[in-house]
Amino acid sequence: MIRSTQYPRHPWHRRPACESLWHRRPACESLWHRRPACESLWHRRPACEDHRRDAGATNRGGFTLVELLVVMLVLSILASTVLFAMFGAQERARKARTQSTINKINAIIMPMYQAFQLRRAPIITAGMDAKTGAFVRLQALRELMKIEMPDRFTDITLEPSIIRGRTSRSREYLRRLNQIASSSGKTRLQTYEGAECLYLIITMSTSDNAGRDNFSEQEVGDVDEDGMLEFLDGWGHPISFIRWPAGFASPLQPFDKELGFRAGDDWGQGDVYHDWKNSHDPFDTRKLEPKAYAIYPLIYSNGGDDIADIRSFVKDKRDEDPYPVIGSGRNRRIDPYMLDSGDGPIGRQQDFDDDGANWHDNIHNHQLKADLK
Ligand SMILES: [Ca+2]
Ligand SMILES: [Ca+2]
Ligand SMILES: [Ca+2]
Ligand SMILES: [Ca+2]
Repeated sequence: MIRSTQYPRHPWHRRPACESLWHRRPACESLWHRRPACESLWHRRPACEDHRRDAGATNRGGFTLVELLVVMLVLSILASTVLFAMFGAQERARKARTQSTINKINAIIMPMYQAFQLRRAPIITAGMDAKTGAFVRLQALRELMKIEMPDRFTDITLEPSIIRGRTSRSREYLRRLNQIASSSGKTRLQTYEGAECLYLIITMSTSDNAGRDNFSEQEVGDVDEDGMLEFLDGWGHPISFIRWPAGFASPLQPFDKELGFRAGDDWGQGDVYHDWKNSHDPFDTRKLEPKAYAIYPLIYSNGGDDIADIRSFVKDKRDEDPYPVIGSGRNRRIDPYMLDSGDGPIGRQQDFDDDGANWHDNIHNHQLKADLK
C-alpha cells in the first residue's frame, strides 16, 4: 500500500510551497500514478505548517460537531417559537369564537330574563293585602322563570305549583322534549342538561326559527349523543347555562365584605359576601326579602381545560331539583339563593376536583359588564 502522504495532489508541478513533501516524492513516476484515488486519505497527509495552513484555508469541506449542534439548536428554537406562535393564535381564535357565540346567546337571554319584571303573574291575589300580594307575585315570577327559562329537565317535566298550570311556552318545551325523544329513539342524558335547555330556549325563542339561524353548524353539536343539541364553544365543548347562579362571583354580582351577606359556608375563595344593599334583586321591588341580591343568568364555556369548577347542581344530588317550592298556602316560596342549604348556592366557583382552580380561564357572559342592570 502506498501512503498518500508521499503523493501530493495533481498537478504535481503546482506543488505547494512545502518543500519537505516535494523532496520526499519518489523518483519513479510510475509510483506517482499509483497514488490512492481516495481524496480523504490525501487530506490526512502530514504537511509542513505552511502547507497545513493553506489546506485549512482552501480545502475545508464540512462542519464541526459544535457547529452542527449550534445550527440544530438555533433551528429547534426557531421551530418551537413558530409552533408556540401558531398555538397561541389558535387559542386566541377559539376564545374569540367562544366569546362571539356567548355574546349572541346573551343578547337573547338577558332581555328575556329582564322582561319577567313586567310580566303579569298568572295568580289570583284578590283579597290579599298589598304586601302579601307582592310576596305571592314575586314567588310566582320565580316559578315562571323556572319553567320558561329552564336549566335542568325537571324544570320542564315537573308541574308548576304556585302558578295555575303550565304556560304556553312551558307546554312547548315539554312537547319538544317528547318529540326529540320519540324521533331520535334516544334516552335523554342529564349530562350537559343546562346546555341542552339553553339550546331549547334560544331556538324556541321565536316562531320563525330565527334563534337557530344566528348560529353556524360549527356552533351546534350533540357531544353526549343523546339527541339533545347544545351550543359549542371554540374547543367543541357545550356552552353551559345556569339561570340563577346565586353563588357566582362576577362584576354583575359583586361582593362587598363590609355590607354584604355571607351566602355560603365554604367557597374555596375565603368568605365572600354579595352586595345586597347596593345590588338588590330587581324582581323584589318592595324589598320583601331584604338580603335578596340581584342574580343574572350565567352562560359559560369551561375554557381550554374543559373544566368549569362551577357547581351547577346540589352536591351529591344531581337528580334533585335545587329550587323546590317550600312552605304552604300563601307562604309558598322558591329560594334562588338556597339559603337553607348548608352547601351554599349554585354557581359558586370551587376546586371541586382537587386539581387546582379551573375557573380562571372560563369564558362567560358576566364578563361583558354591559349595561345589563
Ligand atoms: Ca344530555
Ligand atoms: Ca346532547
Ligand atoms: Ca376552566
Ligand atoms: Ca379543579
